Amino acid sequence: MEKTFIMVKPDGVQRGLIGEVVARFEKKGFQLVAAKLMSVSSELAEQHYAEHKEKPFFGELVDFITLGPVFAMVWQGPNVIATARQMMGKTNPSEALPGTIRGDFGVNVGMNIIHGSDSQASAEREIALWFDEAELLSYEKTINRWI
Ligand code: IDP
Repeated sequence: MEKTFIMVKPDGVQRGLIGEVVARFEKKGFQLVAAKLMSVSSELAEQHYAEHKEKPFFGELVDFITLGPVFAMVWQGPNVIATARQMMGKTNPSEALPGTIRGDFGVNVGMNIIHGSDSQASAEREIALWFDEAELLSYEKTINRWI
């Protein structure tokens, strides 16, 4: 079953949007397999955003994600990686459609509330970076046969 890494960024945590984000994924029909509220070290932030190392905003990105706790999650379900990206909306909240998380709650590209893996390869890399294998739970939900 496909899995993706989703994180409520420090602005989302501060604004009380953890529940809102979790509720959207639950109501959609995806299954939560791991979650934790955690502080992010500079080392972890730099590894997470390694693909942006050469970008002019890399320093800002690392500073921002280490500012306060984040809520890190792994969600599972059919086509969850691409569907989560649709639910998040475009990177820049001013271009994100209403009905998406960034479209409904974000204003600023730096503070855009949520991160979600953008491909199978990044989902695998990010899940392994943020979670130990033992933190990923495997359990049955009887409702899944109706989804
Ligand atoms: P994504 O989060 O939608 O996958 P990416 O292009 O991977 O977008 O960028 C990672 C994060 O970097 C974005 O979520 C955003 O917070 C930040 N970011 C992207 N472009 C800019 C920019 O031009 N200025 C400042 N921050 C940016």
